[in-house]
This record gives sequence, structure tokens and C-alpha cells, in this order.
Amino acid sequence: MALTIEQIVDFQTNGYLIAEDIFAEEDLAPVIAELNRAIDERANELYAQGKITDRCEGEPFETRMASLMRQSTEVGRGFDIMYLLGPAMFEFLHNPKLLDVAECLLGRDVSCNPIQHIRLKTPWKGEGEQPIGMENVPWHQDAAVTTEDSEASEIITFWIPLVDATARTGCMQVIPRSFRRGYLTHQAAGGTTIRGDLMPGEQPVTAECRKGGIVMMNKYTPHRGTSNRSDIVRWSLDLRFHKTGSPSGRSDQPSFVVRGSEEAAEHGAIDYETWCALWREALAKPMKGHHRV
Ligand SMILES: O=C(O)CCC(=O)C(=O)O
Repeated sequence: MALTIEQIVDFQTNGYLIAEDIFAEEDLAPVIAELNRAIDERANELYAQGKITDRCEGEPFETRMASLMRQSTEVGRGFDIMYLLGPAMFEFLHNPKLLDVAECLLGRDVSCNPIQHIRLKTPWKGEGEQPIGMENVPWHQDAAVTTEDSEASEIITFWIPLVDATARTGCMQVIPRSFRRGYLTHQAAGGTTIRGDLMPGEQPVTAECRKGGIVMMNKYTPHRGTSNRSDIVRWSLDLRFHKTGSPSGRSDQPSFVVRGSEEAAEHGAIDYETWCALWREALAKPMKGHHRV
């Protein structure tokens, strides 16, 4: 089994789990190569438009985006799964190691949830320096960004760092066990965040996780992202999976079967071209509100 019984029990007890060494370099390398190509294309475009003067061609994945964003934040605009629609990313959403882990927590019939993101958190020296690009995501439960029809759905977040995520580079902080209180009312204040008077008082855990690992959280686990005080970009993916057949919380966006019985697959597995077409169709329509308060 991909997770031990102890790990599964820990997840059920605490509402989160850090599982290290799930992926090998070769699992993540195609995704990183695809992101590198997208960065390169954007750098070339912005250079041609005179918006940047240095394409930072010699720089590695870990730093290049930050060097480009210091010249123009436009390079990072819309740098997300549903806009880039990369074939390597689509393949990764079916990665057998990832799905083996998902199956341990969700059972045999697993669907990929459309709430899925690439996050690039640029270095920040602290107060006095304006952060470039993504700021910290404040304390929230992921249920807050799903529609209420999915209240009964088990939707699990798989937060996957593409560099080592530490207290220095910026990682998740979670409040263990407090998911038992269920949904806490949120408000819009620097991002969707748990109302101050409802914020659980327990001590947060800093969920450091090396590249190759996964931080899993249930949809009621309060969590936030911490600042990146390092010299590299804190790259990560946050993917979500749910039990096939239950509402995804985003019925206007594509969910699809990634694992399960042949019957389930017949009704919901899709190929790369269909995935791209479904996202383009969904994004062309006026965006429905998904955030709850
Ligand atoms: O990556 C981050 O810093 C925040 C991600 C997050 O809060 C989430 O995936 O729900």
C-alpha cells in the first residue's frame, strides 16, 4: 500500500498528513520541464514587447521566475494549470504513485477535482519590501472555495512541493484535529479567510515537506501558506481529488475519473484533448461564484 495503516489513521485523526518520498525525480521532472518551457515562452514574448530587458536564460527553475517577475509581474499572470493546459501536467494528474495515495484515503473510485493550482511564491525579505506576485494565502478551509452542494463530498487536498518546502522557503501551516468543528464561516480579508472570532485556538503545525513528498489535508482542516524568506521560488502544486459521483464543488468546471472500476472509467475518464476543450469551454463562460462565507 502507498500509505501505511498508521499514516491513514493519522490523516483521519489529525485532518492532515505529511508523506515524504512518494515521488522520484522522474515523476516531477516532466512537469518541471513543461513549466520551464512556459517560462521561456513568456520571457521571449515580454522581451520582444520590450517589457523586460533580461530573459535570465541561464537561471534554473528555482530562481528564474523571480528574476523575471522583478522586471515585470506580467510573466507570472495566469500561470496556472487551467490556463497552461500542459500535457505533462495532465499526465501527472494520473501519476500512479499519486493515485495509489489518493486511493488509500478516498477508496477505489477517484476523480480529479477541478480546484487545482500551480503556486509560485517569490522570495520576500519581510516588512519594508513589497512582495512580488503571490502573497500568503491566509487561514482558511478548502471547503470555503467550493459550492454548498458539495457539503457531503469528501474532497482531499494534495499539496505537492516542486522544491523543498521549509519554514524558510514557505510551506503549509495546519491546525491539527480542528476539522472536527466542520465548516467555519469565512470572510473576504486579504483572501478568503476564517472569521477571526471562529479561528481555532490550537497551536498550528508547520508542515515542512521535501520535494517528492505530499501534504494532504481534508477540506475542513484550517491551513495557510507561510512567507518565502529564502532566495528561491517556492514552487508547488495543490491538487484535489474526490470520490467519483459526489459533487466536486465546481460543477461548472471539469472533473474526471482517474481511478476506479471499468464502469466508472467508461463514464468519466477523459483524454488530454477533451480536458483542454472542457477547460476552455468552462473558462469562456462567465465565472460562477464558488466562494462561501
Ligand atoms: O501554496 C500555498 O502557499 C497555499 C496553498 C493553499 O492554501 C491551498 O492549497 O489551499
